[in-house]
Amino acid sequence: MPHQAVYRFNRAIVREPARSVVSGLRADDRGDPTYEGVKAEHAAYVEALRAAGVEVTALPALETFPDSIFVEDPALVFPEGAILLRPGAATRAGETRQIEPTLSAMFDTVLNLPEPGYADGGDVLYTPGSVMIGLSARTDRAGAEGLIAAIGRLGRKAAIVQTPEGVLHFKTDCSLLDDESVLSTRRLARSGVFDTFRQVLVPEGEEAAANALRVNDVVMVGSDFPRTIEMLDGLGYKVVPLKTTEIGKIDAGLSCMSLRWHDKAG
Ligand code: CIR
Repeated sequence: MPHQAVYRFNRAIVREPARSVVSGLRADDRGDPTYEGVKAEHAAYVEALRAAGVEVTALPALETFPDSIFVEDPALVFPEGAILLRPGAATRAGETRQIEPTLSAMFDTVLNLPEPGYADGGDVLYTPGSVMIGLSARTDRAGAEGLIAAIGRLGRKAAIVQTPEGVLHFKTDCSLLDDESVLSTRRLARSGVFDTFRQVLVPEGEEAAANALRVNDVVMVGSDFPRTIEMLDGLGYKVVPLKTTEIGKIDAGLSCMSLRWHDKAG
């Protein structure tokens, strides 16, 4: 696996939030996010990606798909090609067809997740050694096995792991910090899944901070999590705090809002 590609990115796709984002899916209702708030958080995120050295393609909003701002879920992208997924939530199933033309225009190889099963990109963590696929309420075993086969066709290895009970996606609870280190919640780390990594655990009460995003030289972290920011800063990471208060109300964090890859020609 090309070493640099795991968190070295020069291209990304995002999608503008639709006004319908206020009705996005959520496990616990803590009130609707505001459209203006989501739009501002999204705009700052796109700006941070650009500041980190990424060329960002912004797709137009899709009113019929409230969660379509979370482009990470209907597809996977690697320098070698893209894989179109089948999101496990019924209201999100149509998002794949919406992103397909863009991926077909940008990648020579675009694969389909083999039938049967479901898989969401939010359950997939790229690490230097392999691609981890977390089973969750959105990614079932059949989907994960099909995904291993598709990832294999792109020349990469993948393995199935478990997402903690009640956690939306595998990456809701973790993110890669560098080649050797992961940021994880305690509940996920307890499963032993990161035993071969240096594990940096988010402080108790800041679990949602685990969905951080390493992009090139910076780690983007939710600004509502001061203890996590202080900890990562103390460990020498260049932290970029970003507001995630509104998207957090619909169970999202920082990885969800982009598809990122390293384009060798870019
Ligand atoms: C959903 O439930 O699908 C959205 N409200 C949140 C998706 C977050 N995506 C991600 O973690 N990759």
